[in-house]
Formats: sequence, C-alpha cells, structure tokens
Amino acid sequence: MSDIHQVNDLISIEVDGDIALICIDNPPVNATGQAVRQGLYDAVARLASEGGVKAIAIYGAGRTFVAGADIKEFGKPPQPPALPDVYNRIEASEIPVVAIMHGTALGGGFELGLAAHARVGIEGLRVGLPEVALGLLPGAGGTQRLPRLSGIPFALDMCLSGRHVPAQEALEAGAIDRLEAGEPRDVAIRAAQDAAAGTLKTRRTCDLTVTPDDDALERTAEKLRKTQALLFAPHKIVECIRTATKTPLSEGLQFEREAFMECMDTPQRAGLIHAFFGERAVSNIPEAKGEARPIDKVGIIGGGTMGSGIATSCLLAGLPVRLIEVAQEGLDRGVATITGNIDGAVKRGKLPADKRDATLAMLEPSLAMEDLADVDLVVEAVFEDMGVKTEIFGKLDTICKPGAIMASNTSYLDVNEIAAATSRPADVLGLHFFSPAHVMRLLEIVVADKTAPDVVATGFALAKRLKKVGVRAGVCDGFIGNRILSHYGKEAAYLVLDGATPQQVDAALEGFGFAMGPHKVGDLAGLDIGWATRKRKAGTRDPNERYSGAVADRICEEGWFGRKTGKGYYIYEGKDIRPNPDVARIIEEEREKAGITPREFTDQDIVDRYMTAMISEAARVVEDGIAKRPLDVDMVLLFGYGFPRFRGGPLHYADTIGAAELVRRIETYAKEDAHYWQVPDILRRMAEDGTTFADMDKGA
Ligand code: 3H9
Repeated sequence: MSDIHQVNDLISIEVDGDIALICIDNPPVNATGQAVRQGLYDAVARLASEGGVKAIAIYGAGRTFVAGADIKEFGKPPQPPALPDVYNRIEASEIPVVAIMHGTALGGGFELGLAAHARVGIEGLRVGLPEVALGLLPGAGGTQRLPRLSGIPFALDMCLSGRHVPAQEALEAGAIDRLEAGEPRDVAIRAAQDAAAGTLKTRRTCDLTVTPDDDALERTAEKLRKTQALLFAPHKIVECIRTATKTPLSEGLQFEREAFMECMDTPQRAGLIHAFFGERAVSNIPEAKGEARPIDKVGIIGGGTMGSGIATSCLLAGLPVRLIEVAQEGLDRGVATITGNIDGAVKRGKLPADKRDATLAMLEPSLAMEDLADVDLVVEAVFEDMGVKTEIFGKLDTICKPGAIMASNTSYLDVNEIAAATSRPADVLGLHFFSPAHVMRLLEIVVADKTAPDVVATGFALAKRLKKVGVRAGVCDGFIGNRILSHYGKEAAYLVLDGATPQQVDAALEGFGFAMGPHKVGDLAGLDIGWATRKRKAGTRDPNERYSGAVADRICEEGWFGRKTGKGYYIYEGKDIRPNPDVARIIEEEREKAGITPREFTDQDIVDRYMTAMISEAARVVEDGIAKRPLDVDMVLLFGYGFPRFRGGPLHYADTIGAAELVRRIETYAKEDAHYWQVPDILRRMAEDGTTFADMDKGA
C-alpha cells in the first residue's frame, strides 16, 4: 500500500488503487474520544469527496479494535461530533465500508461494526454491548441495528447481559459476517478488495427489517421488573429494542438517543462508572507497581472453609498448592472441600471439565509444616487466635526458605504483632480473603509497619493472578472492611432495639440495593462468629458504649446460629424463609430490660441511619490512613460486602448527600447517643470547605 494521510493524530487513511483503509490508533483501547470521532467522520467524508475508491476497511491498531466510547468523557459537556452522527455518516456512505474487528469490539466499538456495511472478525474476537454495566444503554445505534442483524432475543441478551460474545457465536447469530485469521491490516486489505470485487457482500443495516418478537420482549420486561427493579437502564433497553421493531431506523435512533441521555443523567451511571474506574484504580499506587517476587508454589495452613477456598482460588489460577493441617481428619475434610469447590467451578463453566484432574493434581496435602520449606508464599488461614497465629509464624520463620513471603488471612488481628513473631517481619503481610474465597473478588492487602515494598507488590500481583480486586489496607482492628462493618453492624442492632423489626431493617436495605439485609447476612455467615468476637472483646469494651449484642447473644444462647442450624433471625425450611417468632419475643424482652419504648422507623429512616453510620466510619478509615483514598474504601465495600454497585460505594454515595447534610444528620442522631454518633473531623472539614471525597480521589 502507499499514500498514508494522517487525518489527525489518531486517524489515518491509506489508499491503494481503488481501496482505502482507515486506521484508528488511540491506545490503549482505541476508545472513541472526540478526536477519533472527528477523524473518522472526516476520513469518510474525504474519501467520498476525492472519489476513486471502491471500498473502505476500518481497523484498529494495537491489541484491540475499539472498546467503546471514551468513558472519561461521560458527565462532561458533550463535544461534537456525536458518535451516532459519525456512524450514520458511515452507514450513509456510498462507498461500502467494512469493519475489521480484533480483540474486543465493545459498546461503541461494536456499534461501529454494526453501522458498517459488512463485519469481519479476526479469530479470538469477542463482541459485546457492556453499556448496561455502566448504567447506560448502547447509544450509537446498538439497540436499533443489532436486532435488524441478529433478531430480538440475541439483541436482548447482548444488551442486557453485557457479556463478551465469542466471535463464532456472533457469526452464527448474524452479528458478524466473516471470521478470518491474520493481522488486522492484512485482513483489512483483503476485505476491502473483496468488498470492491463484490465477493464480500455489503449492505446497509438500516435497510433491514426486524423480525417482531413481542413475546420475547414482554417476557424480558416482566423478568426485569422483578429482578432489576432498582435499575434504570435495563428497562430502557427493552423499550429501545421494542421501538426498533416498530419504526424506521432514523426514528429508532432518535428514541435511543433520548433514552441514552436519560441514562447518562442518572446517579446510577455515575455510581457504576466510579466502580469501573475504582476497580482499576485500586492497584494504581506506587507500591503495587514495584517489582514483585516470583510465586510458583503456595503453602496454605488450615483446611477449613477459608483455607480451602484460598487453595481453590490458587489452583484455579494454575498455582500449585501445598495444604497443611494438623490432623488427618482435618486434612481429608480440606481436600474434600477443595474437590467440591473445583467440581462446582466445572459445573459453573469456570473450569473446562478436561482440566479438572490436572487442577486437583496440583494440590499436595500434608501433615508436616516442614513441607513448606520450598514454597514461595504461605497463607496462614487458621482461626482467629493471636497465640496460635504467633506460634505458627514463629515456626514458619524456621522452616520457610529465605525470601518466602508469610501472609496471614486474619480478618481483625494485628499484623504487626504477627510479624514480630518472626525474625523477618519485612516478609510478612496480611492477605485478607473473603468467604467463599474462590468466589469473592475482594482481597485486602494488609501492609504492616515493616512489610517490604516488594512483598506489597507481590500481594497485588497475586490479586491480579487470582483475578481479584486487591486493595491496600493499613493495620487496625478489622482493617478497612471489617472495621467499617463492626460500626454499621451496631446501628442495625440499635434500630431493632429501638423499634424496627429485623425484617423491616433487611427489607429497607434491600430496597436500597443490598442483595441481602444485615440480619440475613448474619444468618448466612453464622451468628456464632459475631458471638465469639463479642465474647473475646467483652473485657475491652468501652463502658460508655451502648451494648449492641443483647438480642444476638440471646439468639445464640438458644443454639440458633442461622442457616446452618435452620434457625436464626429467620427460620429456614428448604427454600422457605420466614421470620423466627421467638426472636420477636427476645427483642421485646430485651427492650423491656433496657427500658426502651419502641418507636416507629420509616424505611428511609433506616437507610439514612445505617448509611450515615457506614459513611462515618468509612470517613475515619480514610482520615486514619487505613485506606489511602476514598475509592479504596468504596471498592472494599463493593467487592466484599454486597454494597450495591450502582451506588458506587459508601463514599461515592456520601458525595451525593453532601458532607454538610451528613454532619447535620450525625449531630441530630448524637442527641440520642453522643458516644456512637460523632462527627469525623474529616467530614466536618469537608462540610466547611464544600469539598467531596471525589476531590480527594482526584488529588491522590
Ligand atoms: C459506550 O460505548 C457508549 C456507546 O454505546 C454510546 C456512546 C454515545 N474509555 O480494563 P483495562 C482504560 S460505553 C476510556 O485495564 P484489559 C482503562 O481505564 C463504553 N478508558 O484492560 C485502563 O486505563 P488505565 C462501553 C477506557 O485489557 C486501560 O484502558 N465499553 C475504556 O483488562 C486498560 O483497560 C466498555 O464498557 C473506555 N471505554 O481490558 C468497555 N476502556 O490503564 C470497557 C478501557 O489508566 N472496557 N479504558 O487504568 C473494558 O471492558 C476493558 O477495558 C477491556 C480491556 C476489555 C477493553
């Protein structure tokens, strides 16, 4: 080829005889920011006006085709040309345009393909319309053009699931026309030549009609009303696709545009985009970027639920594991749990069935701690007892090879004290996994005073390898997540003591977006865990603190630990869950004992108090430097505690309320309990300066 014209910094045209290539080069993912949009528009217009070209192929430079609109532009004033206008211009082109897609063609990227006159995928391609995960809908023609190409059920699935569809499936559905092997530019040359010669069929998507499928639309709408009642975008997506069946493309596009702008204006969009960038920003700290130590073999001490889950997670990531237990029975149980977990992963499609045996073969159970001599990382996952842990770390110190990293999966205990039990505290850190550890994505990387920088970097590298979201946390009781949980958990208990029922608290918070209310979570996790913690801490409890455990203690004294015993706050019989009537009696008795006259709380009161409690402690966690940035707290709550993703996290949510209002609320609540409700200094300062947690994230 010859003749390369740079349309602008990101878009170039290459012309050879009667074909032309347009290359998009906007690393890392060729997002369609303003310059890409303008460049594409100008390139197509220029080729049209110059004449002589019979076919155009558009391809992307680098590792992927276009990953969509530039998400960083969302929420800012729009800069013309709008993406739909660019794609309409491409579709209207008299010269046939072929899209050559490799890597991932997502959102606006896939929509570019849909607006072209033919779509060629390169092997390994995945296409997707993931806008729904950002609180949006495909806003550059996706909801209108995809149903025309692939029919309504496939379009509904792609737009609502946001999943990345493998090329072969897209080909079979009619969403792409051809699948080829090769480098994008080479494939582009061939495709343009074929289009010019008429051996690659080209046509305008707008000229196709949609096969109606009112049943599929109605069924989907009905299901969404039940399962995604709190979300905005999914319902709008169905409306857009419904419109596609009834109107010409231009009207459908207009409808889609308006619906897209409505989505753009919702707080859900802001929350979900905060989550998108937050998930990536947690590892965007200097400590995470340093050189990591190589990890080729992991030792895990303890074959209980946590240890087995961590072992499963490592095995699924291809890391050999040596599992240590003290007695054969415990070891057998651990191996059985891991085997069950791996079988579950096969069933859920997370592990190909033919890899099952090889994956399990990487597990070496042992009763001898000495067998940890050759591992690169040990994760201790025994029960929460400082004496036991320090003894184990003392032993590890004598067994582990130089440079091995020693980690504790403690959820509350002082990692400095654990590290001090060894002669090499620089090699010690906390790796706090969440149960079930092979499913939950959060990993708190707890950095103790003497933890070496490359040990921290290794923690982040491990999180990435295990496909987890690693968040740096400092040492304190409960680190980021459990420290905050301990605080807002008390508020749930106070609400019940003061007049709400556990079911009302759960329902109000589920209405806010939590998958489960705190009492259901307690029943699921096991009420005995909190009971043991309260007993352990009884001696050090602040006498000024109002005791929150009275009801839960009584429930535990009955031997009701939640789901595992069939009874807790609720009674569990098969799929049937109903409130435990004895709990109502216990609550009444405890209120009487404490001289409380129960009062009414609205669902809004419940949400406000619970969320204000959570935000207060979250703010203190930032203030104390336990979390480096507000976004770190947000990601911990999102990935480890079931916080509704569409609300972005507690501190993102706090910004939507504003510091001044939060201070006002805390001061009002403090009239009842000045010990529990204290205004964090950081929040007071923010209220005075009018600043936000988002400002802090930006400044960090
Ligand atoms: C849309 O298209 C709307 C339209 O329908 C209508 C418009 C009118 N924009 O994830 P990675 C950054 S909505 C800006 O680590 P990977 C990302 O932050 C969009 N930046 O790599 C990161 O930056 P940094 C629909 C973006 O290989 C870097 O690129 N599209 C965008 O693991 C690398 O990303 C989506 O929702 C973007 N669109 O995964 C796709 N995408 O290095 C979102 C990425 O500074 N993207 N960045 O941290 C993805 O799913 C993944 O990034 C992808 C690559 C699979 C592409």
